[in-house]
Amino acid sequence: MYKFYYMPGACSLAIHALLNELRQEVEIVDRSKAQDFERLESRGMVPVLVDNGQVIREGAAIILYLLEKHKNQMLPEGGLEKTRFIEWLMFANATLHPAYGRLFFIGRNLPDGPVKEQALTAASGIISSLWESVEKQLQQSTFVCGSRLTVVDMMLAVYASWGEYFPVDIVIGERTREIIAAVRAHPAFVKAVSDEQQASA
Ligand SMILES: N[C@@H](CCC(=O)N[C@@H](CS)C(=O)NCC(=O)O)C(=O)O
Repeated sequence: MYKFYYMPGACSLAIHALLNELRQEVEIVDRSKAQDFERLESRGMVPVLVDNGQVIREGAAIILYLLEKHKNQMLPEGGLEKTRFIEWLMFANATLHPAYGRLFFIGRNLPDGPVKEQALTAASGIISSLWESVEKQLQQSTFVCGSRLTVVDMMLAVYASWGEYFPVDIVIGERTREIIAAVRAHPAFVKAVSDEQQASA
């Protein structure tokens, strides 16, 4: 059985939903309640997956590990199709996630006032332009990576909820909002949210 360390509502939620989608048994552990967490992950970050004593960190690495290990229809076998999937996976993990990360950084580190407001507005403008590129992709594709819902859509749905923590205006297009709603109603995602709420209560 896998052991998976998370924080409620954090980027780890998409991987938790993926584990459910792949029908894997998983013991979930709230990072704040874990006594061994610092030993496993000195950077203090989730997600962390433990498989048979092997500790795997970094969301994109965990996702590719799981998709290569368990039969699924998300990861194309090879060629350009696989590269396109990885391209969107990395867009989510290494471009959109850090763009939201700037909001958290500003929120925690700048004193309230006009400079903070300006910084939040600048950061949210970049986030809106990234969502615009998702919306463009969805003009030609049902979900971000083709005709099926994948973990990339799940990641986007998780990040989209982070804007609510800040007094900013982030523009997310209509098609993108539709796939976010589809993810939030998807059974594997609903179960992940509910299991995390229960385990963290
Ligand atoms: N590149 C890392 C980023 C992980 C990351 O930023 N995790 C955040 C949650 S979304 C975290 O654990 N932050 C620690 C904290 O807020 O205390 C990954 O993809 O795994």
